[in-house]
Amino acid sequence: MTDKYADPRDRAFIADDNARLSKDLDADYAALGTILQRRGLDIDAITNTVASFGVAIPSWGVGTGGTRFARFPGRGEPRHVFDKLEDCAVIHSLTGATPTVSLHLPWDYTEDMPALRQRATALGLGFDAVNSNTFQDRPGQPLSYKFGSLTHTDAAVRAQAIEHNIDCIRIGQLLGSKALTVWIGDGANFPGQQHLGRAFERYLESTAQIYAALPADWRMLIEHKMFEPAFYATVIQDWGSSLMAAQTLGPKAFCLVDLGHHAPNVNIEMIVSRLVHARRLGGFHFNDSKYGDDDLDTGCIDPYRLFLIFNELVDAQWRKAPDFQPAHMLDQSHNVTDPIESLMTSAIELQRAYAQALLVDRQALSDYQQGNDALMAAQTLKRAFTTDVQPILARARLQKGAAIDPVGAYRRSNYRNECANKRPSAQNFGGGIV
Ligand code: PSV
Ligand code: MN
Repeated sequence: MTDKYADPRDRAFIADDNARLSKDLDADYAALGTILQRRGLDIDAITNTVASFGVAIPSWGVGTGGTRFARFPGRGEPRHVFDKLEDCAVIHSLTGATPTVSLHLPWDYTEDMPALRQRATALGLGFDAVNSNTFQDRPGQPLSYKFGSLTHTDAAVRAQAIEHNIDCIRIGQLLGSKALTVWIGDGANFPGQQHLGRAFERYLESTAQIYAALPADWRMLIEHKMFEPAFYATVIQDWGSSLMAAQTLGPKAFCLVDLGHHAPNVNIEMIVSRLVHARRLGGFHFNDSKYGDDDLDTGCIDPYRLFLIFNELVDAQWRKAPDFQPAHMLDQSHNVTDPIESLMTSAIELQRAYAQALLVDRQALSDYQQGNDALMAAQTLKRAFTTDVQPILARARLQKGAAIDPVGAYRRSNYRNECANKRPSAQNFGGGIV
């Protein structure tokens, strides 16, 4: 490998990189096609469906994350939202799987939002949900969120938090977003600190005002989280509270499932199924975890769980479940890897789980379920999960002009080196432990 820089977004560079690998891919794809044909599956149809899958990159994910203990800045980190967009474009050019970016405000605030939208369009990117932030104070903010925001006991603090969310909608409109994601850190560290019922009532009153400001074609995504930063009780701690809130607010309010926001061993695919039933599944923040809200790379710890979630999503598609249009977003923190590599790998893991779920013989599964054949029902899922779908994923990328080997091509481009030269002063911008 040389140190020479090549723009990884350049189609010619990617095509060149693919040239070395396409012969082997053709052979692998043909072999898998034969296997799937025996199962009555058309590989090209599956490849096209996988190619249509997209996931939003969290703007905060392209910077190096940290923990409560430390943050070790990476080389050539983005300095501001425009740099973040450039990195997102690299991820999309190489994977073809990340056409949108999800912004976090005020972390990503810039005076010139129209210019940001213009740059995104030029890079072939759009904007998914905007995320509001009332879980920390910003410099010069009149009132503090130390004891809560939308659920604070003081109406003036609630009003400030409501206003921020409405500002986020206005900014999102300038960018072409169609959803607002609301996650609050409000809660209590001590039994008795907060009246559990009244805090929820205040949440409903505050969010009703935000809901009233939603444009007709917008959705509000309510994100629950069991604990942290509140360790005794969190106001929107589970999908029950989030569903009650969505149902109280109205038809434009939906529940957002962040995979890391549950008690250990909770059956997340079951929650997904229930939210599909209630017509309130709004979207996901994908990541993986072992212990809590670890924000690890999607699919790196428990790929079977991810597959089971996608199995529910494909089932809902198959059954044409009403109001089923979940937003796909990543929400990860990259402490020890190059964030661009982690995000590319994670987007591909989502496509892998999707492809595997598309391989499930749904008629057979339904028959085994009906006949109470537990073993064969489980085997039907396992057979799909254990199929190596790598050639499908690579072909889907190739078809879109992306890279057969995204991480390899990225490393060969020396993009990170180039960033280290161009972005010398890495700053500790928002997006650490959260
Ligand atoms: C909170 O842990 C969360 O999952 C929310 O989505 C925040 O917006 C995000 O993390 C910030 O990193
Ligand atoms: Mn999240």
